[in-house]
Amino acid sequence: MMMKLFFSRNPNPRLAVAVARYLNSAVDFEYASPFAPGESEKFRPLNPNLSLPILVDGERVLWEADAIACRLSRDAASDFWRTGDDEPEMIRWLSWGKENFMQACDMVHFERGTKQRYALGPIDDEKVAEGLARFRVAATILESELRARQWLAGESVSYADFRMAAFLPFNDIACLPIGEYPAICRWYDQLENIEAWREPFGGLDAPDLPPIAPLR
Ligand SMILES: N[C@@H](CCC(=O)N[C@@H](CS)C(=O)NCC(=O)O)C(=O)O
Repeated sequence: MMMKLFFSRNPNPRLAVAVARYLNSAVDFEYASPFAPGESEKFRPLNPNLSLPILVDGERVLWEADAIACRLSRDAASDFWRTGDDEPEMIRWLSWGKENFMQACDMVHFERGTKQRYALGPIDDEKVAEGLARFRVAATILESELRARQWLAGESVSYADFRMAAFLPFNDIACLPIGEYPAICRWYDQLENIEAWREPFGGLDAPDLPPIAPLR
């Protein structure tokens, strides 16, 4: 039986769908909304966090986008998830990104995006300011690294690049000052040239995210 990838259009499930598309993984994509009324009973046994993405392979269930990317890359015998000498470097970027660049992006995106989409409260300006300050620190480090290299790990795109960029497709809403960092812009343009990254939801049945009023 085909594996099933439960997804939504939010950042982490988008990342998993992009990975599956990039690797041409043999998965059925199924839109899900585990936090919607009446859905938690179905999804809690699959993922106690109720979050997406979730990969179901018969009795085996995997959640967390990184774990799913690792699994799909292994299945595809691809080095998208590095397995050779570049692996430590890839792990370095996953680890650093989660605590620095991505976390800063997430903080701002949560206030301006997620909270507004799902009516979770007004934008907390202090949190946005903190996120932007953290973003500037992390982006400065990433910028100087990307000035010297085309991709984060080795000579070709890897999961480190997809992972680091997970929030950037949502920058129309988060409004992070990416434009001030030319090497990051150049690197992100390369990702945008990859169809699986640019259009992961093409042909999939998935409602648009709830709209957001323009930033005040
Ligand atoms: N650490 C988890 C985070 C998963 C997560 O936060 N998922 C959010 C979207 S970014 C979610 O499930 N939101 C509910 C939804 O999209 O319906 C991962 O990397 O997979």
